[in-house]
Amino acid sequence: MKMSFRWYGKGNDTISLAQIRQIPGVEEIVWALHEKMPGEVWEESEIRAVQEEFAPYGFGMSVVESVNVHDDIKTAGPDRDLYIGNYIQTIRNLSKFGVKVICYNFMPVFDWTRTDLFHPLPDGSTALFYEKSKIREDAKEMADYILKECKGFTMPGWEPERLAGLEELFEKYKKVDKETLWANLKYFLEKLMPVCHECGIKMAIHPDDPPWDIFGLPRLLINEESVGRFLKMVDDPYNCLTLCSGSLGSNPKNDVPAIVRKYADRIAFAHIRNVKIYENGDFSEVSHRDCDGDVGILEIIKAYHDAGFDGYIRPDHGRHIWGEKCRPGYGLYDRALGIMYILGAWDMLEKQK
Ligand SMILES: [Mn+2]
Repeated sequence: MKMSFRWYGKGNDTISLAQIRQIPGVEEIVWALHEKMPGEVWEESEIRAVQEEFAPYGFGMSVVESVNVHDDIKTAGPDRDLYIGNYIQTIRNLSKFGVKVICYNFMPVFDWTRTDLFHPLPDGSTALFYEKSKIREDAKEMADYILKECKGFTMPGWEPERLAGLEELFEKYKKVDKETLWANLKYFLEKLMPVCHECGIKMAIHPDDPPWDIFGLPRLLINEESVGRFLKMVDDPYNCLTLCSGSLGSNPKNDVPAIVRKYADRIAFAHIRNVKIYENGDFSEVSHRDCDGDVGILEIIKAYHDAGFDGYIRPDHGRHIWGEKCRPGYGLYDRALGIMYILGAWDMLEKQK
């Protein structure tokens, strides 16, 4: 297992690389060129600049999260092949700098969704929260809220430029039902796989967050069955998962430790996050400590350990604690605590081997 930490880049993150270096065990920075729009080629010179930035700290750059997929690829729009060509060029360029895993998602219109980004917890901290009754029919209202709360930060999947044309986007997805979306995902991956083999880069899809349909938009990767379908659909060792325990775990029917055990050999990247689920289906993000939530963090860590997992791992989101002003879910303190919890459990399992 290689521990990593997601960082949004200088001027786009409240945290510094010098701070991250002081968290025990972090070997890799999970990064992206956040100013890039979906569909654009990532140029070698731009990637080299990131490499040069990380080098003095000794951090690797093996995992990119995310290279976003253009809507024409998801909807089989007129320029789909052009954008797949650009994606392939980006893969080739990234491979020259030691990138091994590309995390991406195939969610229509919206990436993750929450109704409250700074929901108070009983201990006085705040965290991301999802209130079912607050998900209204009006997606525009939802988008306006999230963009307002995230002012000053770029939020992947919530690019203001893209969401400015929200109505058109919804229009594009009108003809895309669930089966069509599956077919478009298959088409995309089958074009990519030969290049992935050649470049030694694994494509690692992130499951849908939350794992159910919202605003009438279909969601594909929501449970064990659909994860199995995905891996079989393109049965290739380079077609992998970013197994996000918090995304799948916000549906109490999903047994995340069992999913990890079943598909461990196809998990390239692990997101570890704990979620507390309420009886009415609302959920709150909470600390990584097992007993603070419902996803079974210790069982998940044990499942990875038992499988001899040698992929990349990161604490997913954290709470906002000790008055830290930060990007929602991506503060320094609680994610650092999460790392120490994961490593504590892992080290103990190693010792008992
Ligand atoms: Mn995640």
